[in-house]
Amino acid sequence: MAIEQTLILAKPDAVARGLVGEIIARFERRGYTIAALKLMKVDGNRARTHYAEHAGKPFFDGLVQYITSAPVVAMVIEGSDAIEGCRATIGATHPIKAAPGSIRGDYGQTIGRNLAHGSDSSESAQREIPIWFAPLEIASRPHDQTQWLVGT
Ligand code: D4T
Repeated sequence: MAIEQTLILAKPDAVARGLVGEIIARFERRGYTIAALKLMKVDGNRARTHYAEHAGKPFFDGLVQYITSAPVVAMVIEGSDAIEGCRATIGATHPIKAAPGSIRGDYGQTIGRNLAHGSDSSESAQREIPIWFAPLEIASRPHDQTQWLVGT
């Protein structure tokens, strides 16, 4: 068990559909905390940097167009094994394969509008968080789980 930070995006479809509160609530109810949070427009540079691993793939241009089309809510979520836990909370990339109870499994239909992003590894989180947040925008809090969890 390690306290981790992960980058989460509520993508344009989630913001447009009024699902930001629902998405944040799912992370909070699971016990993770918000270390940073902002609503923002995304320019092409930031979008291409964030999705650099997909450059050249057939869906890349559409992905950049989509993420820059309307505001997103970017956040840093923190907690025990938060990277894997938040990915599970979000669900599989394609919403029809995402488990019911996950964000994509409950609210998504298509891979091109899959509501949320979560860093997929420690390396990804370390690369992605500085793309979206300056150090002073991130406010980590103590995670003394013994205050509210039994049997950790
Ligand atoms: P993100 O990065 O948005 O959290 O999604 P995943 O980590 O679950 O999935 P990914 O990196 O493989 O894909 C990034 C992003 O591209 C869209 N996409 C993906 C798409 O439109 N068509 C595709 O065929 C794939 C593979 C969806 C998520």
